[in-house]
Amino acid sequence: MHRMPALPLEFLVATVDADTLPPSRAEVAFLGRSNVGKSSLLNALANQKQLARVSNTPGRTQVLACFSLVGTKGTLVDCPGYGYAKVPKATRDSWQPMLEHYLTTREPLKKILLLIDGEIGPTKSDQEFLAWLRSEDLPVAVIATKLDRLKQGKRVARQRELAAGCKLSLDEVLWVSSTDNTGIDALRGLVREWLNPPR
Ligand SMILES: Nc1nc2c(ncn2[C@@H]2O[C@H](COP(=O)(O)OP(=O)(O)OP(=O)(O)O)[C@@H](O)[C@H]2O)c(=O)[nH]1
Ligand SMILES: [Mg+2]
Repeated sequence: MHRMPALPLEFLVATVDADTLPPSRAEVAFLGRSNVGKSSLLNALANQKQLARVSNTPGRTQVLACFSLVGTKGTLVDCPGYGYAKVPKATRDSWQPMLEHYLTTREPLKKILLLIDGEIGPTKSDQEFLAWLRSEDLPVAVIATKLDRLKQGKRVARQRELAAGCKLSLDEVLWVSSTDNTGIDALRGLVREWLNPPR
């Protein structure tokens, strides 16, 4: 079987201010509820353990963490999670405007990957965020995470349920597992395509 090599990602900068992100030709953002597996997915794409910080404490990523895809002029951004982060409410409330500013003003942004927990989602906050992204006409793709946690016999039903909850068809949701690497090759290929837009 054809295998996509790991994405050579290098950490560039972490910032709370989208206006200070480095220049980029094309960017893909990783967005989703706290604990959904954004940082784990970045690490799986890069086949590195510690590139992006993973934690059992929701709210680990509190900044926009920007990585370059070496050999291209493209970048990936790990966003802070929305939802139930165990951080002071004041800090949490400052994220939403920060995220919205980033998502609506970042010129090179080509694709927003909205990650949804495959075991439990979409939650109400996922649906609200997705509706907002659509209302802003932003380029969103839905990724369902933690496929390894679903029992084989229940997968198709869960996959249908999640897609319907996002108002998408079954084949419009890409399912991944950062634990056993399901879907990771496919997503590597897509990320390369998104970061190499035709001129
Ligand atoms: N079983 C399983 N667990 C996963 C998977 N991806 C992530 N996890 C676990 O989910 C937890 C949260 O993962 P993170 O990657 O830190 O999640 P995050 O979305 O970056 O979270 P924040 O930074 O808080 O927004 C960790 O305990 C991970 O080990 C997966 O594919 N399968
Ligand atoms: Mg994170």
